[in-house]
Amino acid sequence: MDNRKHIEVCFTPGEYEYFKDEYEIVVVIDVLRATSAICAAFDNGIKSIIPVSSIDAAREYKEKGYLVGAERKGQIVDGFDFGNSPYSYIKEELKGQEVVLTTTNGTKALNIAKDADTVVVGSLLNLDALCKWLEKQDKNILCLCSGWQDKFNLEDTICAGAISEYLLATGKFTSDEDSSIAAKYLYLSAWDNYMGYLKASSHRRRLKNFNLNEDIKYCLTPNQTDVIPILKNGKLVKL
Ligand code: 3SL
Repeated sequence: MDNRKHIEVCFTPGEYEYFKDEYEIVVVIDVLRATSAICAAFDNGIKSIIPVSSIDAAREYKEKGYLVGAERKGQIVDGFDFGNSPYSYIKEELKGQEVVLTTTNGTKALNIAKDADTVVVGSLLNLDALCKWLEKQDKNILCLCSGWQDKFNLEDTICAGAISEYLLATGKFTSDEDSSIAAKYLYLSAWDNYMGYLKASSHRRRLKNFNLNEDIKYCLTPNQTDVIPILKNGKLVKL
């Protein structure tokens, strides 16, 4: 009997309905930049993050006095405290705070996955720590890529491929889906030069046009933290 658990990859939130309910753990990935910013925030000692999907929901929190980050199409939304740059979350004044966050794709993916048994946040920043933790869980795992407006993107897929490659190499996991196989192969061609590999990628170009090169470099630098943010009662907290 094959006792191995599954590790699979869903390329976009729009395809999640075809995967949901089969996986106990969902890893939500938005390398550029939402889940990287979230990992940076917890590494910096933030207490919790409430991910919301809409600007209206974010505004309601803002009116109640919460600190709120809001990003749409790569830019800070007028009237909010900050956007989605990891550097906005590496600040002394945010230590111990609770913040609300809405982003174009990342918080949408988190909310789509919220009914899974366990939802954790993945990025290149916490890659090794996350892989080691996932290996110990003995659960079926789905990497949910946030993509860009329900379209495929390279950077999330490569990160999902890195997680798949690690878990498959343990011999405790297997995978069936072509999306998972493709993610693994993309990772294997990118792992030694993420910056170069992603040079032509759509979102890297989009962020570069907003002069966000430092954010890109930060988000593509693996293993800067051991934190694993986890969704509990609608809030992200440190595992
Ligand atoms: O889509 C998202 O959630 C964001 O990460 C996009 S951006 O990097 O802030 O443009």
